[in-house]
Amino acid sequence: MSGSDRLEASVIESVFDAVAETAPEIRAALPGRRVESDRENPSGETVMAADVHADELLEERIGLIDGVSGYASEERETVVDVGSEPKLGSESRYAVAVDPLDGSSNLRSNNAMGTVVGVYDGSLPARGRDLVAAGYVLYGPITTMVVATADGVREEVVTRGGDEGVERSVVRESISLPSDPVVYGFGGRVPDWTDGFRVFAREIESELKLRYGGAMVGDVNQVLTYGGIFAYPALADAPNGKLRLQFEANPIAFIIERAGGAASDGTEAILDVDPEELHQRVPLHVGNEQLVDRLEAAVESGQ
Ligand code: P6P
Repeated sequence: MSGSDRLEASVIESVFDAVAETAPEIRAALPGRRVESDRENPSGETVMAADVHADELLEERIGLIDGVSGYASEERETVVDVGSEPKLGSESRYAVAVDPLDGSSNLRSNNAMGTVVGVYDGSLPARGRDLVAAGYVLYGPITTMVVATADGVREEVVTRGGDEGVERSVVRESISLPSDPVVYGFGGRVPDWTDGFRVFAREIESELKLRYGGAMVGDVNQVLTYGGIFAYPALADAPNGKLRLQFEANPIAFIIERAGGAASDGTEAILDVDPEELHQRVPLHVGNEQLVDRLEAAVESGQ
């Protein structure tokens, strides 16, 4: 293995160690942080105290990793320089983008939410093809972490261990999307969808079962587990949809493509979308490839 391959493997392992170690702390703090902070994030959304806490914990741990030069999160305007100077002899070349607590509005209703992470080779904003790893923590009935690398997709159960920190056990390896899709989940309101998406949605509603929980991580995990499609599409008043390319769409697209599925903005693969700015939004349609292909055809014909 070359020196740069060793560095990449080390950075990826360290990032997911940091995310796993942070997860029990984030989860334990949720009950006390169900309140809105006095901040708005760069996307103009209200930030919960739990978002701020998760972001601070993750930046603190990820910022210490040798080889990581930048930390970016949905909650911060710009990329934080955490190591442009080589540390301990390693070159700092990877940037880590995080959605610290995706779906934190679900705190009020005690529903699932998660942490999304993407490890990019290079500086941000970046194309999704520059990702070398991506994953998410799902704070559901149990805490799980999905990790996608060039080698494939695995799922771990993460529990607060004894004095040694966290315990991680791999429960699913080489995950691929089931070939017979079962579930769907679409964000936004029917009147706000484009004509093409509405036609597609009407077909899907008679074929699959609705699973929409209001947190992308939980809904995508349903698709990864049972097969199907998740979409937060373009809306009449938001032609770029709601989800952020760097922090949500790219990492999820990387995971689902590695699991044999597809991810599209409606006309091209999410991972091929050229970024213009750090917090840009993008319509996201992700799941079984044949469903994403049908969606693209419907959106194109219904322009
Ligand atoms: P809506 C959470 O706020 C989020 O960014 C995604 O996790 C989720 O898919 C979407 O917004 C939910 O949006 O409009 O259904 O509340």
